[in-house]
Amino acid sequence: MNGPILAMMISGGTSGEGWAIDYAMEVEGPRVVVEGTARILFETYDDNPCLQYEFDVPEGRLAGPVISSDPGQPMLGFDTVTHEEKSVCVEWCERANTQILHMPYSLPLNFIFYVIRDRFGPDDVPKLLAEWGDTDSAWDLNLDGTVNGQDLAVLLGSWENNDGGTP
Ligand SMILES: [Ca+2]
Repeated sequence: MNGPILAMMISGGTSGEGWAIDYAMEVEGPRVVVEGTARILFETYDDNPCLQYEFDVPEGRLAGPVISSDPGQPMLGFDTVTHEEKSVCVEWCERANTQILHMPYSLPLNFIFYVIRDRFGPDDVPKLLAEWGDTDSAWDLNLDGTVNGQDLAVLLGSWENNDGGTP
């Protein structure tokens, strides 16, 4: 990677009744990467806990890693995922079943998703060009694996006007 690395990493974690969630949120160029593990916790065979969590994210579109069973798509195996302007809400409920041999029991679910900025300006062009041809770059905006003309087209297609808003 060329130039200064402008990265910020925060870790989050919280828990509620019957669930816990741990994750890291990292800014990589035009995207935020959120990766972690959610857990549903059973104390008894009568439990049917539900997890509900809201991630605070910047505005943008939801995406995921290029190298995955579903390339470019978020890996969010929850029951429901709701993406609004600045939040991603997830919900997940489970019932204890007889395949669980020992209580208490913790059922994990790994997840990863990107939120890719969808407004760009003049400062972004040199950053994209600096990683031209690179694989595994945050500037691979269309998530086909390489930074190329299609990504520049995505960037220019989401150009901010002079007032800072989208045209
Ligand atoms: Ca690309």
